[in-house]
Amino acid sequence: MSSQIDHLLNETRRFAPSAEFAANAVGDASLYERAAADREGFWADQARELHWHTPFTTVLDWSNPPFAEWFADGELNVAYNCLDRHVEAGNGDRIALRWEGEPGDRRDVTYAELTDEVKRLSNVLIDLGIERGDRVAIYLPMIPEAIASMLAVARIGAVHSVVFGGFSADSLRSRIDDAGAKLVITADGGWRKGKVSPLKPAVDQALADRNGSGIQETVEHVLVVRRGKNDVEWTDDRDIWWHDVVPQASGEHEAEAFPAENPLFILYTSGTTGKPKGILHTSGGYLTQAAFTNRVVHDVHPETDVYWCTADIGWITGHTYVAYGPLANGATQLLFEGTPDTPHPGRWWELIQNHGVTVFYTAPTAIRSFMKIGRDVPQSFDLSSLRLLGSVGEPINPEAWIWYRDIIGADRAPIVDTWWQTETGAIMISALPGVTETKPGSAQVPLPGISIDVVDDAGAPVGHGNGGLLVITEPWPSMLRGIWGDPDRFVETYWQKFADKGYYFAGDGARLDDDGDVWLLGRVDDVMNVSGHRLSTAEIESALVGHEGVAEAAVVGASDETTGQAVVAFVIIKSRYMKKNGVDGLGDELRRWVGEQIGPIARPRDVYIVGELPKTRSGKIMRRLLRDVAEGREVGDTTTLADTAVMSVISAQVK
Ligand code: 6R9
Repeated sequence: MSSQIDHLLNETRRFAPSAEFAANAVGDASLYERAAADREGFWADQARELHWHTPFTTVLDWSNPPFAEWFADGELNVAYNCLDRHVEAGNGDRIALRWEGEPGDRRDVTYAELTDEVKRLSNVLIDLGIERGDRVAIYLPMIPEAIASMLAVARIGAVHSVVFGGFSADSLRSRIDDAGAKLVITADGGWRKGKVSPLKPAVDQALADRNGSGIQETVEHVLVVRRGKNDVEWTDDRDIWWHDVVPQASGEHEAEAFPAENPLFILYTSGTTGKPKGILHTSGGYLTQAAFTNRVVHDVHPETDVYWCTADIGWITGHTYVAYGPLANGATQLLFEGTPDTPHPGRWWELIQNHGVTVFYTAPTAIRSFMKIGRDVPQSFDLSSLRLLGSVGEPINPEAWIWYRDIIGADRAPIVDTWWQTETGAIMISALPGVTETKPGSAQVPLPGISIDVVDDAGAPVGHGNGGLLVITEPWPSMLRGIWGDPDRFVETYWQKFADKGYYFAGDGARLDDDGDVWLLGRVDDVMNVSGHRLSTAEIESALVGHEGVAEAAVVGASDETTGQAVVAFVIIKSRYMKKNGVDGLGDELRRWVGEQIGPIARPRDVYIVGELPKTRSGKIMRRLLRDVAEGREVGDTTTLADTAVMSVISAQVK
């Protein structure tokens, strides 16, 4: 990694915003001054941009760390802030969602229409017995109903748990169980890569007969949107078509005020163990930082911009920068179903051209795959409407950054590289596009009101020019409030390491350059980042050993030109299985198996069948050595292995 870091730190190109951009930008340098002078006062000002049914009088309560409360005596309704407020301000005719489905079907949904739909759906949810605090699982494609579902759940004070549509029935079931969801909102199917990808069957499978499983079924109903028009099975007393109940429901629904700390959603993310963590976010602080960051980092001008964040709502980026941030700001955004390359490799550029997109927020993995296809594709579309570009999900290498700026941004649009996590809820480190002189490859500076540092293992600041661990040193409004049902794991995972200092440990390595700008260096734990999605090695290993042929498995993230990291698995096959079945085609079979167990994104790029795994004397698998093999490097120091010969055997087997 050190040669990679040196390469990064030799990057000397700098890009200042144009005078015109700076003059019209929402955020200016005074934000930093204001926040530095009075951090809590600064966040209170940002919170007051929202509508509070009951104004708050306290800002931060940090009397019981790491359990924070923000604006705790204030009351608001998140959906009211994203909908009714804009209609009441006379902006009901503004388009909230410009939606385009994969087959090319389109729908424009105004703020008035979205408000109406959410009110009806809220009434349906109430009829189905959903009350404040109840959990609702959402397993939907990227259609307007997905956004409406999140907002309706929020409107009645319930808690949503969105499960990415690419996740398997098993993944869905474990998330439903962990949260104890009472209702699942899904669709028959959604369009993906030229065909309908079914969703309802996975819900049926997840909820199939649990006799003997020891698990009590919590789901009472399944609300189904008709989208794919694929055939689905029906359980009469459980399943309900959306179109049979939502349009018929009353359009009258008054948004009730809930305390700022009312739970808003749970979103599951991979950690270092096999079991995904349910990250809990609450209302007032989350919405404050979501709206603020969308306003100043994405420079959203609601009257004129067409904003587009390409993330799926199954990820935190889709929660904060598709659902909540832009709608709280009354922005017009593009929403799309499908993938970047169907029906043709220029689909995204065509969408930007056809919808006049001005602000575009996507992930480095997408940019790198476009680079691979070549500049001719984007250059055959008119991208001149773009005025600001954003990046999120993983480090963006300077080559990709420069390509993004030149080819997509016409060497004119500023790029904001935004570092944050499911846990942080909203952007934490980023340039402000009208203020900061940007550096390719660096996320640069904490936002106004955010305090971070890079420290050594003992928590001492490493200072400019050095590398270490990224920490957040002060609580922030959109911080996670816990791990659902597991307060001990919350403390242990994020707060134990620097308990004496009270720092939040992000799990990322970082380096400060001589100017004090932050360069992110990737995860320091067993979490991989594949195409900007977090996967844990343990989660995939546990799926692999669930296969009848696998005795042991070790998974590593190996660097990959397109996806950032790729999943590489080393497996030991049971000899009985081997004798009976042989190993022909077993690698593919295991790739398919993992795809089924977790979801296609977790499918290993390579599966190596080996005789042994490198272990320390205490039995810990040394993934570092396997990563050397997977990346085709000379194998590093093996002296702590129980059997030092094992690596040469593995290297030979892999070749
Ligand atoms: C928003 C999101 C979080 C992890 C995080 C880090 C990596 C995200 C990054 C970045 C470098 C950036 N990450 N943004 N690394 N530069 N701009 O992606 O959340 O899915 O929870 O992933 O992603 O490693 O710790 P999440």
